[in-house]
Amino acid sequence: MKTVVVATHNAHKLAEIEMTMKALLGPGIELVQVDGTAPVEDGATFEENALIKARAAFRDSGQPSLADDSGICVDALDGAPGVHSARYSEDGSDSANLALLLANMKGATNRAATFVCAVAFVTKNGERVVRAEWPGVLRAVAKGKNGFGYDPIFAPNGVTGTAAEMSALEKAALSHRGRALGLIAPAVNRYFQSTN
Ligand code: ITT
Repeated sequence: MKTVVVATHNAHKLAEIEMTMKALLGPGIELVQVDGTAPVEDGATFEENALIKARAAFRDSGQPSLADDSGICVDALDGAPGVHSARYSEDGSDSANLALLLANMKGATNRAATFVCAVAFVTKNGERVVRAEWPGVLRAVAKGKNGFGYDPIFAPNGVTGTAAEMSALEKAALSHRGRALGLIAPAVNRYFQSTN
């Protein structure tokens, strides 16, 4: 069995990872969601947190493990919420996080923001971590029903509309996560070729 454990508890992320990786991974490589509790994400960077999650899944499962740590970095807020994007508001729901970001950006003229995604892949042969970014601007009003998190207020550069108005395939082709997965996929394929 060629199995990769995906160390996320976020169902939206998992769906995006499954869709993108299906097209990139060699035949017979299966993705399974991590079992058990999530480790404490106390790294200072996206890369450190992705490694924390992938290492914990590898330690617990003994299987090659992949994790995504991501978030939105807003220029006018000195890079916040950044690595704290998932728990920006008190209740930590997507809608409360988005509402707080809109409130904190009220009246801001510099609306530049960047989605960042680090993906870590940990196996018995070693560790690899990659990163990709998706620049854009924050809208003042949410629009669109697709995606998750901050997508309804994020208008990617060079695209008409918000990330939540894009189809899953369109988003995957351009997004921080889609491109980070594109960078890690060859390492996953190489791992299974080398262990055959
Ligand atoms: P896991 O750690 O279990 O993977 P999480 O949601 O806690 O799930 P992160 O710590 O990486 O994951 O936080 C990511 C947050 O950043 C996520 O909850 C969203 O608020 C935001 N985010 C990341 N990628 C996004 C995307 O593609 N669209 C919208 N928001 C995104």
